[in-house]
Amino acid sequence: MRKELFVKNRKDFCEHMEDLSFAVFFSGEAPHKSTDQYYPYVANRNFYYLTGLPRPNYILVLGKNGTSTFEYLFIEEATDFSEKWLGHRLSKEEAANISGFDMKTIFFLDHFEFFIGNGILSDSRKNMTKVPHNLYLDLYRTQVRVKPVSLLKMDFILANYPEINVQNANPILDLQRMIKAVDEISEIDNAIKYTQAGLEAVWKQAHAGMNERELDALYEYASKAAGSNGVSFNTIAASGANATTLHYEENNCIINDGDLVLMDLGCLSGPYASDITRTFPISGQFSDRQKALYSLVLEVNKQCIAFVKPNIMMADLNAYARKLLAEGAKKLGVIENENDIDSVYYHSVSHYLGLDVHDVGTYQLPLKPGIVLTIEPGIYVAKERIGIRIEDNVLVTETGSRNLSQNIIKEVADIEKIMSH
Ligand SMILES: [Mn+2]
Repeated sequence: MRKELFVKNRKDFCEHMEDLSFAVFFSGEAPHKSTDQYYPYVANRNFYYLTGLPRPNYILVLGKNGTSTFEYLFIEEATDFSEKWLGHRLSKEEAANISGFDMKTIFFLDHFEFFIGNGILSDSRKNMTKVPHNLYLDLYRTQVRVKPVSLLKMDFILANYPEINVQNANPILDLQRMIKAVDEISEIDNAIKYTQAGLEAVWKQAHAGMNERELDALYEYASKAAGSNGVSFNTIAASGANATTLHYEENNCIINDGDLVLMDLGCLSGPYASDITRTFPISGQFSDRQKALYSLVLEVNKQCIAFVKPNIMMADLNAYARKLLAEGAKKLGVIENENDIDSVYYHSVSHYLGLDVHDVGTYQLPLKPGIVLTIEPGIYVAKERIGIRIEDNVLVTETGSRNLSQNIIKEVADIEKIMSH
């Protein structure tokens, strides 16, 4: 990723802040697992979007005073201990090169509280924002009773400066992040390529009698060997009736001859995600019934991709997919009347994709060029032990859409061919 993008992202964010405001973003830290073990560190996505630095414990400060804006970055200082036990810590120069910061505006973490008190909130003539009225924070909440991390970390300010309004930075950033820059689209493209390599390895080696987790492991190995830095979510490798559970993650059953396997999986390229689903017969040949149901889902997948264009609403896309699936399912005798479609298709057809697998952004605005979304119709017939979903990653363009995952095969003949080993 080029640093110019992060510079632009910060500038755009500052433009949308109210005047006389400052914003503080934390890069986060890895959750504790046990004794001296931690879960893998995942950078706060807004922090990454604004700096390009997936580094724990960093802090970003942005501010606005009339027409002028300012930005400061606080990074971990390398010590003998951290270098020997934890690995390399970025120098100020390295952090500046990645993020596009002026090196003079990068400090070490131990300067942060002093800086907030004396550089920003002091009422002396030295302060940078005159009297700042607003503090913007990432207020993402996982549950109604969970306090956002940034609020916890700024407790010392909120307790002592009650005159400051807290504002949620997320609505501004959500709108920014919805529209992907060229560099972001090429990262998603890379993630899709790694996913393709992983799936092709699966298709070439899959056979009846394997355990689902072998396919999961094959996928992860081959996608990492192709260049991915990891899966973007826990791989779903679901055979037979397991595929009718949408978020089946056990991946621990023997795959029976004659069963379909649904694999919903993704990869990372840097922090950007792909999210692909393919369904295939473990024996390498679809039965007539499987082929009929598969062809319906494939047709709806293609129709929905063709339906995507600027100015349509997500609700229209969902209604379109539902109607096509209902008509097809009735014809195939899966349901008696079209209103029963909810019994065999029970999710939305799309979500945004980007730094997150289910990326931020409102679904209440018309689609715009630069949005990347999934198209993932499915049908789940438990009594026939069949779950089918076909998911692609699609970019909204000026005139319509471009299927970023068009090189990952999905035609019946192509899947049967690659599996004929
Ligand atoms: Mn998806």
